[in-house]
Amino acid sequence: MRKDFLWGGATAANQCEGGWQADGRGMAIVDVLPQGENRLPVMQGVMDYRTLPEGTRYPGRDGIDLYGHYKQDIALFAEMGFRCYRFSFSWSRIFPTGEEEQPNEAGLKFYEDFIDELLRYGIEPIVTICHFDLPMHLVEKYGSWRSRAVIDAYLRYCEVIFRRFRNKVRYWITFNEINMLMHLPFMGAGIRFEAGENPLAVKYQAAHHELVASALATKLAHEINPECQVGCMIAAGSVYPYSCRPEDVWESMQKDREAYFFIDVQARGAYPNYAKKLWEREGITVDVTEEDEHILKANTADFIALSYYNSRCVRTDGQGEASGGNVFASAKNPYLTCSQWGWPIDPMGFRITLNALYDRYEKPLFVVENGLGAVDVLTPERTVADDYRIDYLRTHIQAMMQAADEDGVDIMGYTPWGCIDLVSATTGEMSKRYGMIYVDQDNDGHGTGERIRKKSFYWYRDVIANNGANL
Ligand code: BGP
Repeated sequence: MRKDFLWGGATAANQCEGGWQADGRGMAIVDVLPQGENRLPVMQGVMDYRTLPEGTRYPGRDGIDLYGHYKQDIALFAEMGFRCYRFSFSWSRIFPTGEEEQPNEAGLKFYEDFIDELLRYGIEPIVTICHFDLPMHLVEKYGSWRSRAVIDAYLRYCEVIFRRFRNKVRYWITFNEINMLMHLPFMGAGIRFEAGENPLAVKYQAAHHELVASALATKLAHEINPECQVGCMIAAGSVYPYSCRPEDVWESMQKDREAYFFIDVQARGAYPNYAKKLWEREGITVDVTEEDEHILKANTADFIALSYYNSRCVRTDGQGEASGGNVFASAKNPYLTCSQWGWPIDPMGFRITLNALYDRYEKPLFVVENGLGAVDVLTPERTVADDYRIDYLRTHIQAMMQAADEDGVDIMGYTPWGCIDLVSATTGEMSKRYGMIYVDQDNDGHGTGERIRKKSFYWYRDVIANNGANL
């Protein structure tokens, strides 16, 4: 890999920070995502969180208390040799309602100390501005991103952080997995549907507002610091046709476009024709002004960040089993095995996905999430022999290196997801662990919170030390 390749790890405030009421932080989406069977309907925006039964637990509120442990955790990242660390800011820590005239200084100070701690170890901060995160006040008052007013709130927040961290943060990502809005609209973007609404129309309007906000944030970041780079981000994973039946091939193309739609705008600067035709067919009118079009055109992303967990597969004959996989409905691919949560494992699909994205956009790619969620068992020696995780990461890193070395894909860095165990986004469980660092905490939040190095910790430390030459 290139010498300046950014090896590191990734987390997000909503799943690990905790400290949900500390230092004036306001309520955010994650604070109302329940544990248990109601989680999915709430994330999908079809169940109102206000109707949840009393006594419901909200695991994101406490996370793994990164808020209280960050110095210790960053020291462990440094011990692994991280060259970068991707994390997110909690918007409501900085603007508790999203509409204050002045930011919450205590929140800003927290991130300043956090970033200084990273820089002390020479770890490059990669900041996601909004990772499934929005002050609940904006959700309640405006119906979240369905309103243009939220663009202004987002930009006020961006301006404050771009100025404050002008000399400290060089890489920003505007929205985590922006296409998640189509699949889990409440978790992804605070969208809850009202009776009688056309969900697709609401989602595309909200998407448009996020896309304009992303373009304007890119412009602002460049004005404040011409040296910084701003990325967009997609939950990626190529969609395979189950067979060479033309209908399957066509369907796989349609499914790929559901995700490409966002990056087509963010990387190329305009809505693709297939999207306009889809809106026409569905009778959807998206309010896109001429000025919006100019903004999108003039402010495209510098790099394309992506998460990759698995490929997807579609068949149109109505036969066969379905498979899980990061909330994207998919047919079961008989050539792949699956994780304990039913997510397919497909390293070659990673190479395919990286090539597809690079062919399409010709912009540098940054792999900011990849990993295996698995049940870990702490041994009496107080470690975790997570060879399954090492296998997953090894084969995926190999595929990524092939994409770079053999195919010429320009890849800036690799930050495996949940480098320290944290709360799962889709299930709310702690037991779905991704980390190289074990956190002694169970699904109910019980445990000492102790951090313990897994076998993968030492393995990944060597991978970084050898710049990937020794897998
Ligand atoms: C991505 C999200 C992350 C993360 C990851 C793993 O979609 O960006 O926030 O959670 O998926 O998903 P899960 O936690 O559901 O296993």
